[in-house]
Amino acid sequence: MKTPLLSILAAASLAACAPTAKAPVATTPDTTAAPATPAPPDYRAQAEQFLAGYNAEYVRLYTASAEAEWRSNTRIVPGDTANSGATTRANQRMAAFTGSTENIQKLRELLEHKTDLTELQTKQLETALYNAANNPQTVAEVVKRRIAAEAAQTEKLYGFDYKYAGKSVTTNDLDELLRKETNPQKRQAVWETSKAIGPTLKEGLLNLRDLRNETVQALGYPDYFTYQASDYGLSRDEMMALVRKINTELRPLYRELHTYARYELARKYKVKQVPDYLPAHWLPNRWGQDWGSMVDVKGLNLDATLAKKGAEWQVKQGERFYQSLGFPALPESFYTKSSLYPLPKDAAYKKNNHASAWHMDLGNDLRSLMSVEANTEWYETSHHELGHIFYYQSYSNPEVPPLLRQGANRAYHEAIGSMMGLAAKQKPFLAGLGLIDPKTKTDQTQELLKEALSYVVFIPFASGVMSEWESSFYADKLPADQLNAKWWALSKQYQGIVPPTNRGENYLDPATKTHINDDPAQYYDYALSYVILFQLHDHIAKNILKQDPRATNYYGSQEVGDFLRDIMRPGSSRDWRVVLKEKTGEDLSARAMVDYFQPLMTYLKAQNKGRKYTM
Ligand code: X8Z
Ligand code: ZN
Repeated sequence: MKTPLLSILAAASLAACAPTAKAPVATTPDTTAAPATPAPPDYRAQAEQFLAGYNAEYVRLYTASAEAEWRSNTRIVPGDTANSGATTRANQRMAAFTGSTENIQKLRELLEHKTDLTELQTKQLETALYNAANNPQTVAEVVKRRIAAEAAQTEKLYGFDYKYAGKSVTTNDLDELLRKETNPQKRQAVWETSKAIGPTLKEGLLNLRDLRNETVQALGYPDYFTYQASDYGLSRDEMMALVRKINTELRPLYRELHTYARYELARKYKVKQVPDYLPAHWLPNRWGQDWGSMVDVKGLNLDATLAKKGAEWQVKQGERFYQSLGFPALPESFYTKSSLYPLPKDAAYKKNNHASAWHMDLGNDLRSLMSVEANTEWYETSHHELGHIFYYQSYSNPEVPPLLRQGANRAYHEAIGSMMGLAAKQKPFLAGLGLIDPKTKTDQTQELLKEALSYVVFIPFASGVMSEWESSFYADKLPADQLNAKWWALSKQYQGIVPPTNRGENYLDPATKTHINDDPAQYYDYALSYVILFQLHDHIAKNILKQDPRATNYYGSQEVGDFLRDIMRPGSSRDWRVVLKEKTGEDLSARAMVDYFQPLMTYLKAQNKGRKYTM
């Protein structure tokens, strides 16, 4: 997710210094000729005028909404209605404009004359119409209720007080315990703590499902999942076919990793009988979406290095990496206005505990909301968020009208920073920075294994569990008494993970994933982003740097920067498929990701010889 705002406003991001679109030269009819038939309507000029006004108002309302949301996400006081009231009002003004019946009518009318319009105009009009469907004023009451319900859900989600062993703990604390605790009973208690929030979100989520479906139905989308998929130009079936294909392509490798992890973790926790399915509380992540911390690569202990450097260094280092590729320095306001670190322990308020990046004014006010601590996970996340920030910066240029200041598609936006995070952990990069001694011998297979436990393990979660659950929740109207059962059935099927004890419908484990609440029906973005990131990385390594994709050092390469900026600069003004084909020579495919991890198959098969496979 880029910003929580996007799910409310629609997927878009604009900038204040926005020009009023590229002025296509409208050919003026020759009026000196005899006054015969009246000149036909000049749709291009009409669109130009309409879009100039629309973009300006869009930026104004977007900025107001972003400011209100920022406050609501960085200063959460349960029961304090001032912030949620202000946010609700700002979002309603945005909805009233973007979803106005008059605007919708005008957009449709102009889109009937596509042949007369420039491509850039058509793209803007289509984006505006897509945004309108998220809050059509023909169902103003529904939109209003939805906006208020979203504000309330955010407050519940991030205002929740997690209690472990009698004390309040943060999600950072829980994550750290899940990475480090070796006692299985304590691990189970930690894991259960992390799921305690679920039931408090149930009523709100069910209500939001109906409201989200009803809003987009007013403009003809059958359900909210379909609406979100259409942003890629895909139907629900096409999107599900795509993510299932990705999952299938990575399944043989996942099966090896799953088998490997069952045996390794049983040994670690001294459990004699190796379970057929992985108990959820054995894994170093609340949802089993990333098992990277299971492996320590000798000589490459990044955690130890980062602990010495501190949290602030990680963000600054991330910026230096981007700058080394020719990206401009971040504006001073990024550091003064962002909320990058955990709140002090005695703070009287809470903040959103999940990382995000904000394009406040669709111009130069760029902020990130994180709770960075000095460890590998936050090092990676800092690079990820900076990817959004530099993407925002790249397309905030006069060539890109505010309406099109978004990624080539949502997955591209997620891919850039994740790719930089991957690159920033590879050995030659770390050695180049002086973070490790280049002469240190490290085990390449262990490095690859650690990466697979992060990147490959993520796929069945993102493309399987999350996407299948949300597709079923929104489009199939999954009954309220089957929500948790469905979640665990999917976890077993796709991830081979089972809960430590029976989790009935009194729990709501999917809702513990923040995206389920505030970035709805879009999680496949991340699965697709991993696929894209390996495609981009493969191209960069092989064709630009002439390096092994598994051992790269991008640092200082202007050419890599130029390659990325070519993708980022146009925002969504270019078709995402065309961009991918042009830049990598390939269509969207897991080929590069599968190739990257291919050498690991032999190792894992040898390790797993004689072991029981259960998936
Ligand atoms: O949510 C995120 C980003 C949001 S900008 C931090 N990610 C997914 C997650 O945490 O579940 C990044 C990868 C997966
Ligand atoms: Zn992101």
